[in-house]
Amino acid sequence: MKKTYYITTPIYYVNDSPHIGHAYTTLSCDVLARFNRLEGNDVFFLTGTDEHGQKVDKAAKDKGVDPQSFCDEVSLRFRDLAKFMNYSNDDFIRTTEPRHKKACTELWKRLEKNGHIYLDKYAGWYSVRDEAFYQESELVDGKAPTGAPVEWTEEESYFFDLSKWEGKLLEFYDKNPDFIMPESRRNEVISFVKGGLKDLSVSRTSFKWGIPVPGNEKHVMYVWLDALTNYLTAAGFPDDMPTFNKRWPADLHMVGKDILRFHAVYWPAFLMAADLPCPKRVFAHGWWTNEGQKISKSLGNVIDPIKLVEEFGLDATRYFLMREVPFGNDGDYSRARMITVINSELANTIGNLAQRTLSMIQKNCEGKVPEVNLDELMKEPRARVLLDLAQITLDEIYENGEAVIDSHIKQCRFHKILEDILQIAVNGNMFIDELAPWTLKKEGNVKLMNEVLYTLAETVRCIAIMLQPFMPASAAKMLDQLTVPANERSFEFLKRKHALKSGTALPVPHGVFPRFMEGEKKA
Ligand code: ME8
Repeated sequence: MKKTYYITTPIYYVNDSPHIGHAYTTLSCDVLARFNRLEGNDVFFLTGTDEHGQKVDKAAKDKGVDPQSFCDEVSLRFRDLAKFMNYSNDDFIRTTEPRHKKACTELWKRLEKNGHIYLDKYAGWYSVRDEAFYQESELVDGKAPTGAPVEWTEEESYFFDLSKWEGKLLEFYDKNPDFIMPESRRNEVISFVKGGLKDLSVSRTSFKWGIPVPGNEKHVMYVWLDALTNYLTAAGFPDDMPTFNKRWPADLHMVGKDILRFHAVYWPAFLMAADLPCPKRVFAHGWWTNEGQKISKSLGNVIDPIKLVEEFGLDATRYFLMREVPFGNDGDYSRARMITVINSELANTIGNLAQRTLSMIQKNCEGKVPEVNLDELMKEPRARVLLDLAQITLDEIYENGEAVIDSHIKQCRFHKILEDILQIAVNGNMFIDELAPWTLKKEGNVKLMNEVLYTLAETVRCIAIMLQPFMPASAAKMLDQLTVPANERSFEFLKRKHALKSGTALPVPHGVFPRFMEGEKKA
């Protein structure tokens, strides 16, 4: 049965241009969205920009432009990046859109009506960079724990009664052990909540760039209350409740570890207080550094995803980002590693297997899928081992809904999935070397040659289908070369009954994964 699958990225601040960190988070969601579509699920994949608040207001002022035109310009860069990176998002939300103002106003009214909001005065520390309030006890050497500067703030403010939600939140984490992933992050959140929660200031009066508080326009809503609500807005809240009820709760909010607290503590508390269901899962991934150093504007080492793609190619970049670091852990970008991964895994292993197989078929089988009897072939132990390897990997990763959810995909073990796919290609190459199909024809053993080449071509088909979420364009090229019709590329078609048909004419092959040579550009 078709399941709905609603996945979100954080909405990114428009105070600055997109960088590798933003590209990484959205890429992981794109992979999951594509996975789910290939499984036949009804996917809604959302990304967007976070445009209100003091940080964006200040960035616009520093540039000498009004905040709206500033947001328009920077938000467009995020949208362009989404196209450039071949993300398959179904919507792009901007918090300055009227639909979002409506949703925030409605959520505020519900919180107020349920008695969870009261007016008081805030006196404490605020970090504009983090858009977060900090307690005196949290400061480290007079700065936020993130290293961001803080300023003393005193102003009239509405508060959300977060302190009352401690028990309910702990109960919620207990009943939903998979709500926060990975496990280590879940433990961090639980001990934070156990440490006690203070009521949260949810409005500001010292600037205007935000959504007005209904009934008291002197206040604008706290940017995090505004931002988190985007997930409801895009699902149809409050105007299109039938769609909203179909999509909500979200299956997954993907976030970086820096913003886990907002998603795993504040957000479920707001939702419970408004009588709305909580999302099913929040996954907090790790942080990228550049050649061992923290990425920061002041260090001038920000990695521009566009430059990376221009140099290494889009799909190679996508592959590297998902392959290099166990998802959830911090990762270091190293140019040398990038080149090694591209050359050894993509060019020499997967690319080589496809190219060798297809050129041998072109040369020795009149460019047609070799003639075999598949049932008989499956009795051939060596061929069977290779074809089964693809099947076992598929069973583990893709087959029957639950298994998928329970295994790598649920844990977002992207690197592991790619490792498994790579292993099939490694075995495929060993199979070629061992059986040396180029000598079989000379020896007059055409039947075995056909069987070997068929087995390899079918293995390439399975690999290409599985690679689609990670490298959509390259996988499509591989499948085009096997003339697999566009409507026969979903995971359903991995099954053996959909294997390649002998006699199908194949086009002249061309390499899909070139070796990276220093100095060449590959946009
Ligand atoms: O926090 N490595 O927006 P933001 C990995 N507007 N990921 C990184 C990264 C790095 N070095 N740097 C950034 C906000 N990210 C809020 C979110 S959601 C309702 C509001 C990614 O522009 C990572 O996903 O600061 C992180 O959580 C996000 O960018 C922060 O983006």
